[in-house]
Amino acid sequence: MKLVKLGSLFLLFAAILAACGGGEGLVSAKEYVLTTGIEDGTPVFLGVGDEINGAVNPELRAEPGETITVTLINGGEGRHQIVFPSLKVKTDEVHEKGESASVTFKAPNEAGELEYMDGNSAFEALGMKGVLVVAPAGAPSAERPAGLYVNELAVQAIQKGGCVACHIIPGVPGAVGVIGPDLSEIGEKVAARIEAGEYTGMAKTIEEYLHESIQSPDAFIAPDCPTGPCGAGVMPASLAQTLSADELNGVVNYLASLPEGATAAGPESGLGESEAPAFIGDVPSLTDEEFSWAKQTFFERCAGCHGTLRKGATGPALTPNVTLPKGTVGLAAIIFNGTTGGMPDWGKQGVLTQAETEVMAKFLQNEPPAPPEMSLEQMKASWQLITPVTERPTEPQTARDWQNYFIVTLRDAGQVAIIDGDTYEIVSTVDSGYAVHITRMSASGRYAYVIGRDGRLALIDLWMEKPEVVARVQTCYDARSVEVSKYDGPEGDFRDKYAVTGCYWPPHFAILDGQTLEPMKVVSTRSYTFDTGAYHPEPRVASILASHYKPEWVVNVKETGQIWLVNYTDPLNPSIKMINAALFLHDGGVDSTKRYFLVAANQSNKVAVVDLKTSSLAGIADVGAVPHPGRGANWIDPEFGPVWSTPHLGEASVMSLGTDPESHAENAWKAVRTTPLPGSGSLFIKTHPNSQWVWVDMTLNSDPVLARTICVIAKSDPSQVYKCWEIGTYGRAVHFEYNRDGTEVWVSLWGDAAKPGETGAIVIYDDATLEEKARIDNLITPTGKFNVYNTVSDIY
Ligand code: DHE
Repeated sequence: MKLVKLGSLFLLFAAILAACGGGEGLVSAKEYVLTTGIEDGTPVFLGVGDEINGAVNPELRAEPGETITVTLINGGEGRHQIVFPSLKVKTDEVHEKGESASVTFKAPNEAGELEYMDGNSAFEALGMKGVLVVAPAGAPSAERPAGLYVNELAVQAIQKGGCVACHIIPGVPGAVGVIGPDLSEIGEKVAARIEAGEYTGMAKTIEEYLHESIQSPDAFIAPDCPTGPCGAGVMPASLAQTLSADELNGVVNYLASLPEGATAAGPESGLGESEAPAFIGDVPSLTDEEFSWAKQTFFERCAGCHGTLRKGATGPALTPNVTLPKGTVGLAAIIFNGTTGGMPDWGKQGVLTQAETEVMAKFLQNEPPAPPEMSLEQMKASWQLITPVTERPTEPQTARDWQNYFIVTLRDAGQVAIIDGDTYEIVSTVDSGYAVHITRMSASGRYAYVIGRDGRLALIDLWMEKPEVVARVQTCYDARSVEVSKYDGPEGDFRDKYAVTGCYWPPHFAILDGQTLEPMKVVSTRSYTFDTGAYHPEPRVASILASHYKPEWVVNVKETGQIWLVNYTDPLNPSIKMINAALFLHDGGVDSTKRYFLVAANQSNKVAVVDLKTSSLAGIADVGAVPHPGRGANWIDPEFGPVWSTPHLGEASVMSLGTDPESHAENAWKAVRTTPLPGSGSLFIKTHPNSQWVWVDMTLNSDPVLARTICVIAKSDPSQVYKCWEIGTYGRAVHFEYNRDGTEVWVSLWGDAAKPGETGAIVIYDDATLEEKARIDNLITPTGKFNVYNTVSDIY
């Protein structure tokens, strides 16, 4: 193939000369030039020029009685000759590289198919052979109509190249990507761009422009990607290697013909979305080492959004039926560059190399490996009671205000730091699970429960002078949530009595003794989706919240869209009320009265509300793209009364929902206000009843400046943000927490554990003035921070 690309001009010229000298006194109406080459290790004839350029053993065509010339050029290895046995015509043998020979002959008067082959039977046996189709002009070829074949080839090449992953291309199944420019009208746009003089590359025509943008994507950067100007280095420059010259030409011609060409490739030709099967390439293979690296990396980086079985949740499904049509190149480009929908740019962040994104892309096209289950017995085997209850302090041993401690996740250190909220001193740093996710406190505040992504739970006693882990257990391999029993009322005093962990894999929740972490009960969440009743093998447990009204946990089952109210008065025989809500339940918190629980159904763009007093669904609100509230923010809107707010991953806004069905019934459980933000990618929002501000981040914005920028919205004028600023010169700003009395806000600067000086910090602001008060530097990737008092009291 390389030979054709590099030498095609020279060869074509030589061939034409040869053809002009061709024999038998016939005048050719048509000329075909073929060379010899190797394709996938096999010797083949390759077309040179015109419609057969780059085609393997190309189909030649002639009208009945038409005179044609066929020229063969020796491409390098061996002696070759083209023979048409049924016509008894052949070229001379070509012995040396570059040597050519032609034969001119008349096609038979009857339509039909005639074989041609290499005169050397060994090469013929290896596959050097093709067909001359003799048919009237415009007649369909032996296999399919010529026009259809051209479009089909182009569509398949577009899919093979993985273009569908990043572009919208009419007529191409699955081409709905929004990373690169929309190519629906690319032909017209290019013409206008060249005409307007805004294009600065080398091309003179639409076709040349498209060739250039495929082969040298950064020669000219298109101005109009879906989320703003396109960036350099995003489009992979490797398509010219992935596609044959024939396919490349097909893609260019197809794109140049848009938008009209798409219709031609659409319903009439059988290539519409519904009819045409997506191109499915071979499943790429990986070495054992690559496979186990990809499996582990997927679990650590990707399973949270796409699911351990890759059935999709916050992120789309990544099963082979979805990934194979995107191909290695397309998938690797997404993994490297991220998407505006919230997919992190693992390559640009320096987490994965180009080669690693390709290994991951190959892994994703294979069937997901089945992860192991975990029984109660296995949980019990992992349980460590380090300090029995009787050996723990009976009153606080510290003079510090332990209720103003902040438990700070040091994500990549697998630790949490316990920081004194008054003095900013690190009181203790304790080992916890891998990539610690959240911390919750027991109802008294004395115990901190720290859950890692690996399902390892650590129990820390905050009454100790230097807080330490007093018990550990692993209840699953992949977890995100932990909660405690908080109810104290007529049905009993359950404070500090039980804990519950919510698992992504295996999909279950586990009830534990709250003082020792001894596993008591495991309950599977495998079930049926609330809407269609389809069985789901991996309905993951997202957030869990302890009701203040009843001895109940609100367990959000993500993929089935059910909110389970789990009564823990008899934890070995828990009763569960299943409330139908919305698919993809994720994170949420209570309103200011604590009667209502609001949870984001992130991929459904909804927030579901449960009345914890009546144990029923109170409402479902439509919000923006991919809401992500953390636990949300409760405040009084000057126009709409009490509201609870969520920012979004997928759009640049904060939306506030009315939460007062008594006095503002018309606003209850509706999005009543939208406050625009400078960017999307928000993860968290926070306020305090004493504060005049609502704080919001844009952590996952692909613009590094916005990713480290935070904004405040003034409660007195929430129509716009009051102020935005960068909290550091590196990393991402993430998650807020107030101190106990609501006078300070702590924000994490989430850095890179491998970059000394840029590993991360906590930045502390005076909430009244918004001035920076202090900075706790050199923390390893701080993310979530949980003030003991505020966490116990659900203040946010
Ligand atoms: Fe979280 C809360 C799941 C990525 C930091 N995160 C939660 C909760 C869930 C969840 C279900 C609610 C727990 C509760 O209230 O009981 N998080 C997930 C994911 O599935 C996701 C999207 C992908 C993943 O692979 O885990 C994810 N989360 C992240 C991060 O990348 C963050 C920023 C850093 C990290 O730890 O990896 C992160 N998540 C947090 C934090 C909270 C949280 C700080 C608690 C917020 C609060 O104020 O309560």
